[in-house]
Amino acid sequence: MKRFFSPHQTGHAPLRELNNGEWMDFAESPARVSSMLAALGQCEAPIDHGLGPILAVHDADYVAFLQSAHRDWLKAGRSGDAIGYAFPVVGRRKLDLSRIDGRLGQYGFDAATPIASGTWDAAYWGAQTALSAFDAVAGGGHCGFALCRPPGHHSGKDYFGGYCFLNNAAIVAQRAVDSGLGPVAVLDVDYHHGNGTQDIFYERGDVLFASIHADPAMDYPYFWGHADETGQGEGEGATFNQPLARGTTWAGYEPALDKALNAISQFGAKFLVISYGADTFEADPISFLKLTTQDMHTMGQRISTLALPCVTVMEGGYNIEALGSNVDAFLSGLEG
Ligand code: SP5
Ligand code: ZN
Repeated sequence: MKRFFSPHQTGHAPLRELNNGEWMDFAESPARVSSMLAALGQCEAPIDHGLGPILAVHDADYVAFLQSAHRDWLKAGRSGDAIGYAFPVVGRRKLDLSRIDGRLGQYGFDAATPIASGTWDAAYWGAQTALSAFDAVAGGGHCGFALCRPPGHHSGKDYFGGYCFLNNAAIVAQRAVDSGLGPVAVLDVDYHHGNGTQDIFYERGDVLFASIHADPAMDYPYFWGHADETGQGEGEGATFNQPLARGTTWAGYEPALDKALNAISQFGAKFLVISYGADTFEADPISFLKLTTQDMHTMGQRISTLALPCVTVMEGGYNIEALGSNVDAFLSGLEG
């Protein structure tokens, strides 16, 4: 399986995030990359596809915001990482705000996703990494892996949050549709619900979004991922959420995975995008599911029975010591 990564992606290095009312070290740290590279070995550098495929998913004003947010923060006389503090509760109007704090609230949905000087560059190259993994599969490979960092699945067409800025999985899924390889299924197995991906495809019938995640009644991102969210309009029935209780082990995870895989077959998917997060691991520092490294391998094997061309994009996973082995276990299972 071809693997892609660009060193630009480690330039995103915020210092801290707001968690449970206190500052903590930023969990989505560049050290995650070292752990993964040590386990995976050599990755290929991505090819630059430009902004086109990013703008096929994200709004231009949002992308412009990301490009200038940290500079605007410094211009406002601040130092360090840009973080918003005011978020609209009611429908967000497309206001043309000039104040950086207003813009951070307009385009963000949490105070745990700081924007640092290297953020845009890292997110841009993360998306290019995903697109290059797609090329490898579209060109005849069976599977490709994109070591995306920052991750992407919490990011919507015009918003960031949950450590995510550009939705790498959605960018690949859209690229696959545009290349005539659909219908496409996105299988999201990160610990957290992939609200951004769900939102992007919620009203579309050509992309199935199936997710297994911690019950949002108890866990981030709270406002999405409930079992009664099933899609709308042409997308009715093309969103499939399976929330799991805290403490769930493989015994509870496996039947949910089987249901998701069945849904993907029923949908008639011809191309698979996997949002893989290793934060379902039993010793993840911010999460509460109980999968082992061996379970990651079994999960990969199960998914491989779909026998679909697939791109895996990296999402979360915060136990840095075990991260590389977990990703490696998953990918080796997927390879069969
Ligand atoms: C891609 C991804 O995995 N994003 C996750 C973003 C989660 N951000 C907020 C998490 C808050 C966790 N609080 C748990 C405290 C445990 N001591
Ligand atoms: Zn996660």
